[in-house]
Amino acid sequence: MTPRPALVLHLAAPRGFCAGVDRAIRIVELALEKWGAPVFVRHEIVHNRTVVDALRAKGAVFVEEVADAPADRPIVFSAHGVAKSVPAEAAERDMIQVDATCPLVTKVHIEAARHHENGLQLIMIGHAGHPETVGTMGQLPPGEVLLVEDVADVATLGVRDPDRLAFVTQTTLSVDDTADIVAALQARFPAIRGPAREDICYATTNRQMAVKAMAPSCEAILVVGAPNSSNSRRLVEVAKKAGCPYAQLIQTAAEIDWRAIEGVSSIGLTAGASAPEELVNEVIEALRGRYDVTVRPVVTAEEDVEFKVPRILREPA
Ligand code: 0K2
Ligand code: SF4
Repeated sequence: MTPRPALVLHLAAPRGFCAGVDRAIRIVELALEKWGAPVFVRHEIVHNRTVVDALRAKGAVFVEEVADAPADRPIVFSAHGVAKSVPAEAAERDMIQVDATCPLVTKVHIEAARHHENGLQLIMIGHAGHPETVGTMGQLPPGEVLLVEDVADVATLGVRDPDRLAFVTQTTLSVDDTADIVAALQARFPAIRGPAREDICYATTNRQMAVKAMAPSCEAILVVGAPNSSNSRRLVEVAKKAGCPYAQLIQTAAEIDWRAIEGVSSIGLTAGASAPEELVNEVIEALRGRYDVTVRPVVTAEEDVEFKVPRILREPA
């Protein structure tokens, strides 16, 4: 038998579930325990098919709009957050509602509302159509928030008063790209208000940092995550920008493009904030099936963040 080729597997830490995802999944599970099935969930609770399928098997039903759920069943809002009109619609229909919006997204919603109350026009740095961007922009009346997706957008922004502006950001953006956009905003509008840097969360920042640290030593990097997961897609971009010649987003081990990584002797592995660790383990097993694998953890931060579930789920039925 020919010996299997040696492979150094750089394993990023932190990777995978963040505190907001962990809490959102727990919320759906507790809602099912409290009210029984079905519990309706507006949008994928987090952007991961394995997570969604597991909750569906327990009795969660995923819908895109409040109107798609019956009024006599509880509805959970996803981790990405929702526009103000969404809880208003659920209240109008007298539904039990549970908010699984990550507290770090809610913090941005509060900032946005505060700037608006202070009479500042708001600029949101984010991706058009992404549920978090839709939710944050939807904290203010329609048409009030200007969206900026990249540096080029800054030059063409038409603002009401250049001295009365503030910005907020999506929590799952590229740290480096966002710094460039913020710098462009500050250069054009020196009086603009905003957070010290941006609103990117600790989990997004830490996962990008670990990928950056391992990228120069990896011939390829695999990112476990879904195509609609903003934070996971950013990890692929960060890997390439940090000097790794090949990076691939995979939902499961079955999606590994073996031909693309043929002949490599070092691979990096990480997972987006919505990807369960079991999927990472399956990738490691798949690699072990073809290579003689040595695992090298790349630890760039320790995380101990935890969020409480909403009070309604801490009270007896
Ligand atoms: O990265 P995304 O915002 O697309 O969302 P997920 O992949 O579901 O990750 C959880 C983050 C949710 C909110 O920040
Ligand atoms: Fe919250 Fe950040 Fe996780 Fe989003 S990625 S759920 S903001 S901790």
